[in-house]
Formats: sequence, structure tokens, C-alpha cells
Amino acid sequence: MQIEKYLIDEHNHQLSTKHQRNFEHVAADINNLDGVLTKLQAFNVAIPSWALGTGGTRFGRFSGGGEPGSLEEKIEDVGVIHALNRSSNSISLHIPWDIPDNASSIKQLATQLGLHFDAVNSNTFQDQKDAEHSYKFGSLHHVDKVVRAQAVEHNIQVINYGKELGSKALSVWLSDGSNFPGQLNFREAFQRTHESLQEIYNALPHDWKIWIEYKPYEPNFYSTTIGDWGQSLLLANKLGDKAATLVDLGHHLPNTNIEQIVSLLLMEGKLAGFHFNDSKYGDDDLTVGSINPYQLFLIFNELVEGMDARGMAHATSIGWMIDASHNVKDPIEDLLQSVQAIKIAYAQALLIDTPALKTAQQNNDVALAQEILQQAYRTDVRPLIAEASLREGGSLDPIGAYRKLDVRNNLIKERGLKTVATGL
Ligand code: PSV
Ligand code: MN
Repeated sequence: MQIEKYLIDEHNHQLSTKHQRNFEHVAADINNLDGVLTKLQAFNVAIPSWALGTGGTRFGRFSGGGEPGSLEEKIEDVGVIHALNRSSNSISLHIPWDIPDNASSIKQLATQLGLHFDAVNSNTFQDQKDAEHSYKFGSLHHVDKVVRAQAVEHNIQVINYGKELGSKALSVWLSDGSNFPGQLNFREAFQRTHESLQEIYNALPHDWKIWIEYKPYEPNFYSTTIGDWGQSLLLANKLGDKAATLVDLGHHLPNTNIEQIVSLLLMEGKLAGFHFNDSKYGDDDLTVGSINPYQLFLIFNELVEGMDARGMAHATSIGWMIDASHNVKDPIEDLLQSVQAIKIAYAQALLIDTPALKTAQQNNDVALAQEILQQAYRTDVRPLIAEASLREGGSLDPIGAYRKLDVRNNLIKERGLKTVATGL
């Protein structure tokens, strides 16, 4: 299904008087309004191919209607999201959940919808149907060389799929770890992981990157071989310039200062990008900004300040991606909410009076530093996001338009009530 532009325009027209009033109100206090809007217009967040269906837990999964049953339908859903918010112009594939059998027609469909392919993700955390060896005891860190070789080969295959689609990065997350003390020799497991990653690294095309994601626990509950940003950064440094650390917001122990991690990775030129989501307890994969929007804002504060210090282009120099799971919401609505939340945090960070903050820091004026941050955080920037979307040809109110146009029911009519998308 594709959304006709004139339908979005019609809906915008109905909202236009109210929008104009709200926009002028917030715009009046912004010094560099055009600069802020240009940055917001350029900003895009990739949609994961595995998040277009209903998610689940080990206790069950309650499918929604009209889920995409093929990669083509997933791409169409990203097309719907992008038509509405004009901020989701790429899709990140997880292989083998989504194998692009016919790369040229897949690419053509994406191009037609204004989309391209972000990082490709490998999967050595599940056994595949025809695989000779099991990953029950890990993949790239496995004690048996033949298992490691199979996992390396899979990653190289994923790079090859990505090459056909125009991706430029391989994203690797390993579930490798141990469940009980004594199960694993940590040092040797780490060294084997390094060796395996080096083989994959050597197979990367010259203009590609490898992104190494860390996670403290789950599915292993005693140790994870790449468990934190230190372990990931250590590997990225050993591998070379094409390797960097990917930060999934849900992959930290409670109360970790993620913004500080982000700041230092940026400083080292080793921040690959993000898997955005939110969480209350662990890797909950909830809608971005639904639990702790202030933390998200503080992360964007470090991003904007750190990127400007290094002269990096905000929109393109790192990977911006969502990694969420929707157990009780319509996946498209949930993804629209996540992208909006990310743009809100970004816009608020763009409003921070950086020179004043630096002076306050220099003077150890703690109260003023907090006032400056919270002045930006407490600004209602939603009219700025709406204006940026409007200027790009998108909707003033993406979820409102999605509901008004009855997209989900149209998808159910097209695809049926009982369809199940691939993914976790
Ligand atoms: C693991 O929890 C993870 O965050 C990795 O990014 C995987 O690729 C993805 O989730 C699988 O859903
Ligand atoms: Mn992730």
C-alpha cells in the first residue's frame, strides 16, 4: 500500500491554522531558526526490518492484523512511515530473517519509495534450518573452529547481500556468553572472538564499516563475551579504522550513564551509531522516549556538542536506527512514535545555548548549567518537528494522518487478518 501525497496535504490543510499559531509561538524565541529546521529536515532514522511485525516474549506473541508477510511488504510499510514523517528513508535488514533473493527488484522497490538500505545485520544467535553446526554454545567465540568458521562465513554472506543492495555497514551482535561460572575461559573466548571478527573485517569492502554491538546479559545470564562498551571498543581498536562500537540504549545495566559513554566514544571516533529504544528494567525494547525522555535528551546533548566539536555532519556521519519490539501496539504507529521522540530530543539539543553552558561549566556554576539544559528540554519543540516534516512534504501529525487514512484496515484488507512477519 502507498499513501497518496494529496491525502497527506488534505489532512495538513485541516491542521494548518493551529500549526501556524503554535509554530510562530515557539519560533519567536529561536535565534537560528533556519539552521535548526534545515538540520531537522535532513535527519532520518533507519527502520529495522524485524520491527514491522508484532513482537513477543518467551511467553507468547499476539499477532496483529495485516502484518507484512514478505520483505517487499516490509519495504512498503517503511514507505508508509517515510511518506508520513519524511524522516525514515532507510531500512536495516536482518539476515536470514529477511533474505533479499532478488536484490535488483528489491532495490528498485525501495528506490521508488525514496528508501535505501542501511546496515545489514547478521544472525548467529539462532540455529538456521540447514546449518550443519549449532550455536548453542556460541558462534564467533565457540571452542570448536568449525562452528566459528560457519559463523564467519555467514557474516561474509551477509556482507555480500548488503553489497548488492548498496549497504555500507555490517552490524554484528553476538549472544555468545556463558550461563554458569566455570563454563568459559573469558580470555580465550575474547581472543577467539577477536580472531573471528578479524576474518570478517578482512572481507569488508574498502568503503564499509563493521559495527560491534554490546549487551550485558540475555540470552546468557552469567557472562556475555562482548558485554559492555569497553569490550566492544577494545575489539574495535584491535580491528582497525573500519570498526566501531554500536550503542543499543537497552543494552546497559540499570542507571548506567549512557550519555557519558556516548561522549567518550565520539571523542575517540569510535561511535558507530545507535539502536534506539527505551527500557524500564532491561532490554525491554520499548518505544523510544516512552520511559526516560530526559536521558534521551542528555544523549543528544552529548551528540550535538561532540559532533560539532569534531565537525561531523549530524545526519550522516553515524548510524541512526531503531531497535524496538511492539507487543501491544500497531508496529507502524509505534515506529512513528519512536522517530518523533528521537527528533524531539534532537531538536531540544539543538536549542541548547552551548557557549553559555561552556561558560557556566568554566565557572563551576552548577545551577546555571542545569538551568541552561532544562530551558532547552522544557521547550515544546513539536511545532518545529511538524514544520520540518511539512517542508519535506510529510505530515504535520503522522499518527493522526495514519489513523485518519485508516491505513491498518487497508493493510488488513490487502494482506489478511492472520499474517505473521519474520523477526523475533
Ligand atoms: C539483541 O538484543 C539486539 O539488540 C540485536 O541488535 C539484535 O540484532 C536484535 O536485538 C534482534 O532483535
Ligand atoms: Mn540492538
